Amino acid sequence: TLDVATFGETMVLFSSDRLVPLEYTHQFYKQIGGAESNVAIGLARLGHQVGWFSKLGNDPFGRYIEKFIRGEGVDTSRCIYTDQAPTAVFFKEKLTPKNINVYYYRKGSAASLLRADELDETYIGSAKMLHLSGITPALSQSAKEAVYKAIEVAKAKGVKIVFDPNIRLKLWSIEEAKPVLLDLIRQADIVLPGVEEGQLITGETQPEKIVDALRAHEQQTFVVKLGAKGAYYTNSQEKGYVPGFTVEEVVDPVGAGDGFAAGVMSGLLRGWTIQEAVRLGNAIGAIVVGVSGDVEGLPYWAEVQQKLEDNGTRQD
Ligand code: KDG
Repeated sequence: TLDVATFGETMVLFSSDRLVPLEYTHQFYKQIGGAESNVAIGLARLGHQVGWFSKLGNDPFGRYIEKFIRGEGVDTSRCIYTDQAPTAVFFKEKLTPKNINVYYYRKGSAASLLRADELDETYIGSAKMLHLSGITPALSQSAKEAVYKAIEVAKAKGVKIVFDPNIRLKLWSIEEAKPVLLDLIRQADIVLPGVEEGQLITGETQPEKIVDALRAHEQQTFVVKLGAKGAYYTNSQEKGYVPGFTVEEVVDPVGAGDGFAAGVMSGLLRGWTIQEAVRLGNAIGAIVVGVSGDVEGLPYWAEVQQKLEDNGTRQD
């Protein structure tokens, strides 16, 4: 049995550590990036049993991605390979640590060919949580159907659905995204939007108002990410703000939201209160932004425990 099952597109990431426009970059580092596998790796480093899968191209990049993620201790046994399309890649252009652009080469990719009938229902049903992101329904109609199918399976088996809207406006317009994301948010048990995403979907700017506009029923938990300021949380019993940890130097903020998600999920899996779980998420987000790469900075349990102890209360 798994603590968490997740699926979505992971791509080979080519990045440069020189702060120049991409057209002047001569050398690239080969890494990987994908919101769902970032979360999966984050959870595995914290000691959880986690499964991630995707449809990968039957090519060197597909094999590289699976081996990398498997090497992090994530179960990749449900990955599917196809000859119909290649594994996607993307490039990261870093002009300053706060000014980062991504360029996708993913249209028609292997992952976009994922279909609902390819999901292993028993596998998803065996997890405590199913993690989904709003990137997958943006990939293709069949990938969107796979997301809906996974939700149906999770609901039937009592698996908690964790949803991160992850709005990527390079993949779809806000007009296309909005109805789909609203619908997925309504079906989720735990929703983890960024405050800017909440604003894009609801037009509200205050975390409380964003949640009011999104909430479908009392049993839902919402955690709104506020970047350096931390996060706002609310469930049926409690609500509040948890301040962020001090960050000495932001090197690369990409992936911080996924680290945060891994932390919140880990806390909840450990039976912590929502406030403690959010604090764990904040701690991980603060660590991740200090390291270059989408997954490289995700901490191991001992490291994050140290951070929690240095700054206050929780010990476990
Ligand atoms: O959250 C970080 C992700 O956005 C990144 O790793 C790549 O999944 C990715 C995407 O679609 O942008």
